This record gives sequence, C-alpha cells and structure tokens, in this order.
Amino acid sequence: MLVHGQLDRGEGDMRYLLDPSVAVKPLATLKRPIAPVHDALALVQLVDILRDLRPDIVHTHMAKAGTLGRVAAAIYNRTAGRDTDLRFEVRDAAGHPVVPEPYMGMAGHAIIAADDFSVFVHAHPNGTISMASQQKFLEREGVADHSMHGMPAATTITFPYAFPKPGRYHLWVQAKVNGEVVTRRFDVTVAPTSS
Ligand SMILES: [Cu+2]
Repeated sequence: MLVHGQLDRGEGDMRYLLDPSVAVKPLATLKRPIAPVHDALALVQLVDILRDLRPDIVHTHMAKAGTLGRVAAAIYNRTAGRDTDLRFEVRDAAGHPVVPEPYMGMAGHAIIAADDFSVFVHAHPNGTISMASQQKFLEREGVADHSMHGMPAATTITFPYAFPKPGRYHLWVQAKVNGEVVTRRFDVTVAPTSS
C-alpha cells in the first residue's frame, strides 16, 4: 500500500510508476507545511492504517511525511498485539444474559486505568472519543438518548481498545439493566509483547 499526502506546488505525481495491484490511499491531512492539528490527525490515521494492514516493512519518504510515518510505525510497534476488543456480557441477577438499555446514548461506558494511573481512559463501544464530541455527534445524527437506531440488541458490550503498555489495569464497566445503572470492576494484566 502507498499512503500519500497532498501535492505541493512544484511537486510531481509519480503514482504512474506503481503496479496497478498496489493500493493507494491519499490522506487529506498530510501536507508539506507543519500544521499541528493536521499533523496529529494524520498521525492517528496512519496508526489506524498500520493496525489494519499489519505491515512487516514501513518505508517512508519526505521530511515531514517520513517523520509522521516513523512515529506512527513506532506507536504501532509498541502497541501491536495489545490492540484488542474488551467484551462484557450483561446478565441479570438470575444470571440470564440481558440487553442493556441505552445509558447516556451508549450501550455501555468503561473507565480503563493503569495500576499507577499513568493511563486513564473513558471508553465506549465505538471507541475512545470524548463525551463532548460524542454528544455533538448524537445531536447531529438526531439520535436521542433512548433510541439507538441501527444498533443491534446485543447482550454483549464490546469496547475496542489498544493497551499502550504492559502492566496491571483496572476496568470499571457501567451499563443500565432493568432501569438500574450498574457498575462492575474488573482487573486485568497485560503481558509484554514477545517481539
Ligand atoms: Cu461514557
């Protein structure tokens, strides 16, 4: 796969040299001038691409795109294998699986904290985005608190998460069951990656 940024004035496009079987992915956020917000977005997108692709070799060009690419590869290398889905089955008091009711627009909420609190993350079933931006999204999409259109009625809540480093973590998971908000704590140990 070739990931490229936007062409600057005076730069030539050499994609015609590529074999047609090579996938090409342009990143609108990747530009030659230094721009902190775009650079941060480009970095997040690059790490996502690496996690999807799981490459053996990352080859970079150009000063800034090359730096972002190398930082993304370093982040990918340090977190690969710790990228996981945290799944929790919701059960009622009798032990039967139940579908949680939406609580603040989500099937569940989780706090993920490292033993020494060097990591502290608020996670949702669709990833770790801030509550504020999530609320904005819900308002924009016209999804009210009590309707989760298009969301399957699952008894399992899944939080996608990449543990940034090995160690001991505590998870607090919150869901609404039969009108009651329930919080449960789970402890996990994340092993170092073998590479
Ligand atoms: Cu939440």
